[in-house]
Amino acid sequence: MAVPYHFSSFVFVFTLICALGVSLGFNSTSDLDDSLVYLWPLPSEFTFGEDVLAVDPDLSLAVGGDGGNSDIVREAFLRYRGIIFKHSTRFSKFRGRSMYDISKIRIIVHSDSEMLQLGVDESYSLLVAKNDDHSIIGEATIEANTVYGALRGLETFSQLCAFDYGTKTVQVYNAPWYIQDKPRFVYRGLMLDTSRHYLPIDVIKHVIESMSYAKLNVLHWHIIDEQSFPLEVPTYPKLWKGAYTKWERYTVEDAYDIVNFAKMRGINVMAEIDIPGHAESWGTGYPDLWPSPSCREPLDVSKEFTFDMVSGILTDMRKIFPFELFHLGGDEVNTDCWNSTPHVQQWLQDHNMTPKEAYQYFVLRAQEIAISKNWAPVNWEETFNTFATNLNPRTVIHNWLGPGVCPKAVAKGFRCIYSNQGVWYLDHLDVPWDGFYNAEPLEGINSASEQELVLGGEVCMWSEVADTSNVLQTIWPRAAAAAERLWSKREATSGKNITLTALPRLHYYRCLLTRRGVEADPVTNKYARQPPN
Ligand code: CP6
Repeated sequence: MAVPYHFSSFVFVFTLICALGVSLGFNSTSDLDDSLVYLWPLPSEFTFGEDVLAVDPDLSLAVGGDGGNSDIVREAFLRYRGIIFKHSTRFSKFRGRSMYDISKIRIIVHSDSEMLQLGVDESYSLLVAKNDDHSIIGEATIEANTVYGALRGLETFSQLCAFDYGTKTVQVYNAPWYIQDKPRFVYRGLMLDTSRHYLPIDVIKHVIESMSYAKLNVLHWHIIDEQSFPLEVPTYPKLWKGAYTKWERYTVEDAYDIVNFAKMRGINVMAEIDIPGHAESWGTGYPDLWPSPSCREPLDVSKEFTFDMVSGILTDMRKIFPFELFHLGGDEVNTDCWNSTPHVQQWLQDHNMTPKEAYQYFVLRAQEIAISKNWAPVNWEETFNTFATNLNPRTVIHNWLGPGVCPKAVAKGFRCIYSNQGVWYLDHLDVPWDGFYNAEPLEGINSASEQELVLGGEVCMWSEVADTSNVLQTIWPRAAAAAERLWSKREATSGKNITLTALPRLHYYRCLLTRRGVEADPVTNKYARQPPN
């Protein structure tokens, strides 16, 4: 594979320039702080110079490598060209005069595999420079091992491009740029809850699109809960009678559409059925799943029908969701109904089980079903807190109750996802951006081998308080604060005066979101206290 430039010489030269502290020419953006780099999330390695390059609105794509020809790359290029040139360039004074510095973006992808799983290589390098033969014609080059790395590189390139109202052109300031980037965590998630309020397909897609701007890579789709069952399950066609209305439902085709839309943006979809405690809506179509009509949760542990149902749902969902993780919930299980319903009580007696043991029995049986379908199960942390040692070793523990469980889970060899509700629950409107930014998934975990088991983290958008009318501004910009924590180096996001180093950049990024049509809240909204000084 031919690499068009010797990147290392750029690194050397521009590290020197930066070290000399050359004042940088944000000439048309003088309100920005020259000492900051307005990229979000911050790349792991970068150098820059002081050239201003104009980008051709007829920007073309040249591809190379075994994976360069992928539709994923070509479609992403078209999307990003649309984003970069969203402002009209009809009145550009350069138009038609071949005065553009950058007319082509070259994308080299080494692997032709489009497999999107946990730990897929998302690294990339990006060079934006005048040619080294000193002609004025420049080039942007992205090099990545996978198409998904190329997507991350395109996002970064799009963030380097800014519309200049003076020349009416899109420009890259501070070129040449040399960026070498990769994520800190393999799992960078956002949870959407479509049970408390239904979210139309277009809104879910809007959220997915916005996730790609922050380099988030997992949509955790909390599809079903006690309030409504909006998904079509062909094996049990009465299940979605539990939807709010027949218009507030997802067909199997809708679900495929969402998974594919996400994949085109390098985002996996992890589906959840939250059992046995958050499943009352299942019984609307199949009342036998309730212990009794007057005591409806948790699902009836005493009936084989309940597990046939779990198995049927997972069989149908396996066709839709190729991701290696599946979320089985398992939180907030109140076993009072099992105790107070005579036939369940009898079953507990016959099986010599306490309600707590029956909870474990339910969770472990559901895990076996998921594992038989080649999924690794994810469970909310109560399962670990209640019967840790009996969980299947492939289980991923999903934290939410404060910060404490991941250190304990990884010490026992389990993988963990961090979602501490005190700082990463988006429905907690009073948690300001810096609460999200300062949360650290590795806090309290010191050994490298245990740190490896923390897959990453996830911000959760529980939808009791959110629907189409406000979901995007409830997610953004605070989810972006978590996204930088999850992507960028720990040193870059910790132990600094973030009011100076992150806040101005987040203000800029929030404007970028609104320019792109994402209805992000102001960084310091009416709920959030002002950040600390
Ligand atoms: N729904 C489900 C919820 C919550 C959880 N599971 C939740 C609990 C407490 C808060 C926010 C959300 N609404 N199924 C907990 C994982 Cl504060």
